[in-house]
Amino acid sequence: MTIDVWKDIYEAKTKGRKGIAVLVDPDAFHIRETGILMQEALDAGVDYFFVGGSLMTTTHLSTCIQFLKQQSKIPVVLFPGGVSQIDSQADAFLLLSLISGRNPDLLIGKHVEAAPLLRAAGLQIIPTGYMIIDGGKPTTASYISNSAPIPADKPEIAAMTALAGEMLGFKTIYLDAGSGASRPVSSEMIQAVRRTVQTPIIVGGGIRTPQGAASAARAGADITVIGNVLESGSGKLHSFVEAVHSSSSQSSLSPS
Ligand code: 1GP
Repeated sequence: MTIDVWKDIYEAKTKGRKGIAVLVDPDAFHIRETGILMQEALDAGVDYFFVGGSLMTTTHLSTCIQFLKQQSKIPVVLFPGGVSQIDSQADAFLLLSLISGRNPDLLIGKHVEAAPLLRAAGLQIIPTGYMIIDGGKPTTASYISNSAPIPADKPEIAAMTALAGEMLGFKTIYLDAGSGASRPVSSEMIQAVRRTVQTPIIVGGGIRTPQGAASAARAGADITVIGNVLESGSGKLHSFVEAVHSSSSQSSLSPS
């Protein structure tokens, strides 16, 4: 059964319902560990699995998505690092355009290569203005993208970049400090973007505590993404989900 992920994201945003996504790195896919994470996600009420990575060093993507789809009803959303990360088994595809950078390949080039493959795959496409924010150290995303991140203390640059992205027609804006960032995107920056655009906002990178996840949600993130912190099998997922879900309709700025 196909899940209308965009409808779900849009309706949640409209109702002020905050969502949480778990980033699953296909390179780290193992039936046992991924199975445990998946069961924890089901029990806790995770809203989405995001699957993908800036650099993939294995060929586990398809097996990983198949496993998640067979074992759970949580929507699987591709969060691709390249054209090779297209898989028709997923429910939706974040078509990322790196609007914080000035690398033409990641603004439009790769998308031209991907377009016929995406059409053939029949995936739901969610055009996403993707913004890399300085997270205190170089991350795989910032290195591989060959682009300068937005300085962490310049919320106005983030806000105007997001506004331009919205004007260009992107349906969501993704603020990413990069997986494993030393510091997450600040509440101040999320709030500045929230005040400026109507689109759903996705925030991730370097969020390590339930409090950090709740701060992002309250500042205006409609979907908060966590990845790294779960890789050690910490058993903490439940508290992250609770922190984000209980921030629903308590944002410091009401949803527009
Ligand atoms: C990166 O938002 C994701 O794109 C997740 O980051 O792995 O640091 O949680 P972490």
